[in-house]
Amino acid sequence: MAALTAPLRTMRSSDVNRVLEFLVMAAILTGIGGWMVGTAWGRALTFAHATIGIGLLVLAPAKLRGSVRRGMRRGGPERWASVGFGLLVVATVVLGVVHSAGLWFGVGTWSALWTHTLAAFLSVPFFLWHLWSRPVAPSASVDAGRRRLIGGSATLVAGAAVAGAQEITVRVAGLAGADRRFTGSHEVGSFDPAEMPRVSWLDDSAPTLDRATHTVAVAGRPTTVDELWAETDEVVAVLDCTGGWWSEQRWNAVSLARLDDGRLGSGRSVKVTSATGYARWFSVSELEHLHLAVGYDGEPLRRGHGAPVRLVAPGRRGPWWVKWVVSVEPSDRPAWLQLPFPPT
Ligand code: HEM
Ligand SMILES: Nc1nc2c(c(=O)[nH]1)N[C@H]1C(S)=C(S)[C@@H](COP(=O)(O)O)O[C@H]1N2
Ligand SMILES: [Mo]
Repeated sequence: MAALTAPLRTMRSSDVNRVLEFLVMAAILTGIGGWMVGTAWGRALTFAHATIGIGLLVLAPAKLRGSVRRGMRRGGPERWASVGFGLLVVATVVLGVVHSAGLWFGVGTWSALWTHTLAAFLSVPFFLWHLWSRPVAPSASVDAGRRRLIGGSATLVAGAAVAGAQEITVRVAGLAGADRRFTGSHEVGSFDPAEMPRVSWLDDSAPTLDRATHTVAVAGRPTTVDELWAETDEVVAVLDCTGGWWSEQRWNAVSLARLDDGRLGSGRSVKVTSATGYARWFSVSELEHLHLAVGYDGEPLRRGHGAPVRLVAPGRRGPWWVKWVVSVEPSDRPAWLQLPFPPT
């Protein structure tokens, strides 16, 4: 332990700053990465993210000892920007740990994890300003590089140790965090649709669509809800919201491959659009693994869950599960050319 903490205690404040900057950048990249890869690589990325995030905590005392004291003397608006940045990062880390341990899930839409992510994104402009206002001296010596490498490695090892100790503590104490999925999400209302949360992005409010008259345009062909019901199979799949919960249901759903009359794959991607305008683009090779769901456990979907028709995209995170689907169309836009989550 002493061998580990020695390089942390002897780090100079400029080294601490460089390592902190690296950690913040790596935390944001691994956080977003975890969302983007869906189920592949999930656990390793999640643990890397925890290691990096908790590494910030490990270095916090050194940061407080060094730059903060000096920075506070500097005064002016710069000081308050630094304080704001620091508080956002602290809030991000605290909300992350509180979510992971299952100590507190937040209030409604403002789940601990979603607020965590928001605070992280809000810190990005401060971070860029921080980098810009304190450029790394180009003359940084080989020696400084070596010190930073050792200090950074020690920080990560300590971060991994604390993250591992947290996992053990959570299990021993029987906290809710013990049985979260490898994405970090907690289970809610599996096989009990009434208990499954309803989540929409920002201002996307649930429209009321008439089940009897609603149609989904599948490559231009209007398809009624009854026609879809007639083709459904039971698809057991996990909806894993980036807000930090997951729920497994028996969906009554029909695959896009089955609905395809040969035209769906004619573009560079397939666009699935909601009545609200919310849309996601998928690769044409995925049609077999994407489903239009009209119910769960044999009952129709609830309005908040996307009635009368929603997408079920096993292995993909929540934002891909488009609700209130009105059309499924071939698109000229490649699937990679979209934001990782919809801004609308
Ligand atoms: C400044 C940036 C960030 C920092 C410092 C940070 C830090 C942390 C920390 C300390 C945890 C708790 C880990 C644990 O106790 O096991 C955590 C959890 C988590 N963070 Fe972040 N995070 C950042 C940004 C993000 C972003 C941008 C996302 C998503 C886009 C994200 C997604 C997650 C997820 C999904 C968890 C839950 C993981 C789990 O339960 O094991 N984070 N984060
Ligand atoms: N049209 C539309 N579809 C949407 C969303 C949305 O805001 N609008 N939110 C997505 C997100 S982030 C999640 S987690 C799931 C939530 O599905 P649920 O409300 O049925 O739990 O729907 C997805 N589909
Ligand atoms: Mo979500």
